[in-house]
Amino acid sequence: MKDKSDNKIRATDITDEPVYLKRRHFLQLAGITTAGAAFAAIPGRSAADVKPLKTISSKYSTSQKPNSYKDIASYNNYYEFGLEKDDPARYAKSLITDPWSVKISGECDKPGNYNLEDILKPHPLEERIYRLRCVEAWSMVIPWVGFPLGDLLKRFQPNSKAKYVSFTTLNDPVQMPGVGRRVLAWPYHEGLTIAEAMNPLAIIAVGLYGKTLPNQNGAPLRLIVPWKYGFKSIKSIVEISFTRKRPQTSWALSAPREYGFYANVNPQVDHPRWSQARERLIGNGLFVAKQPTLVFNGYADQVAHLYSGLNLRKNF
Ligand SMILES: Nc1nc2c(c(=O)[nH]1)N[C@H]1C(S)=C(S)[C@@H](COP(=O)(O)O)O[C@H]1N2
Ligand SMILES: [Mo]
Repeated sequence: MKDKSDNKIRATDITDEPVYLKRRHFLQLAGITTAGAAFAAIPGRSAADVKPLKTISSKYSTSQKPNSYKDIASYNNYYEFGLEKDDPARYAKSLITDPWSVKISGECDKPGNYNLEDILKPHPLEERIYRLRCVEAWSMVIPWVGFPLGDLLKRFQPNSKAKYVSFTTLNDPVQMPGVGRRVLAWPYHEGLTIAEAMNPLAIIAVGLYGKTLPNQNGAPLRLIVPWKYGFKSIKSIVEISFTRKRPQTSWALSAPREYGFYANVNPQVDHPRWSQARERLIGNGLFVAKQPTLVFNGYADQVAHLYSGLNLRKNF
């Protein structure tokens, strides 16, 4: 029984992907990427709530085959909309993403409230295909649309006291049914050192598969830090603050033994309740073998220097 339904899911996935990949290859040859047309071929979803985005390809993309749009937009962690993987796709429709503004605060010369258009305007959008490695030992390959976080932060002119950057998600019980339950320290907040934030791998994502983000994936803008566990990649950001001290983070506050500030992907440091040595790639059925997890999710060459001299076992 299980075997059969698994095969069904795979069959629909593989009809979607080649269309997208072929199209992308063609557009890359033409020097542009915009996956808009391919999106129309994805059944069961109206394009009304997401808009096409013009993107350029990026040298930072992995060559791994992306998961289907269906996997990416229906298997989510977004606790403000419930704890089950299918809750965000079901309930995040109530999130109002237009108008949207982001408050910039703390140790910088250009603090203020910026509307989304002003935040995004100067930044060319890239397609960055990254593998997102969740702390729950599964992963997904996602063609994000975004731009380097550091390029955004520099515009606000952080001063020499800015050692960390903190990020906060919207916290509205009317739009977000999940925040009524005290499962996490709301609002969801996360942080990075300033050096991590300036690393060219860290991006602000505003879309995926060539379209604006579905709400469940963190619309209208979210963080992606590909060498860290997925929980660092905070969704639907309303505030970015430059701080002197290391910011508190929601997961480390709720379970300090299980979730640290750094959260670098590390197969050698287990979660207290499970191994981090391997991961299951979503979308291939439950019977496909797990694959080995790579230190820093495969980006050791680009980011290991950020942690030289740091005990990664203690600073998990
Ligand atoms: N605000 C907020 N951001 C969040 C979460 C959340 O619950 N709330 N979950 C995190 C976790 S645990 C993961 S694995 C990723 C999942 O991102 P995705 O649903 O786009 O794949 O989002 C992260 N960002
Ligand atoms: Mo996660």
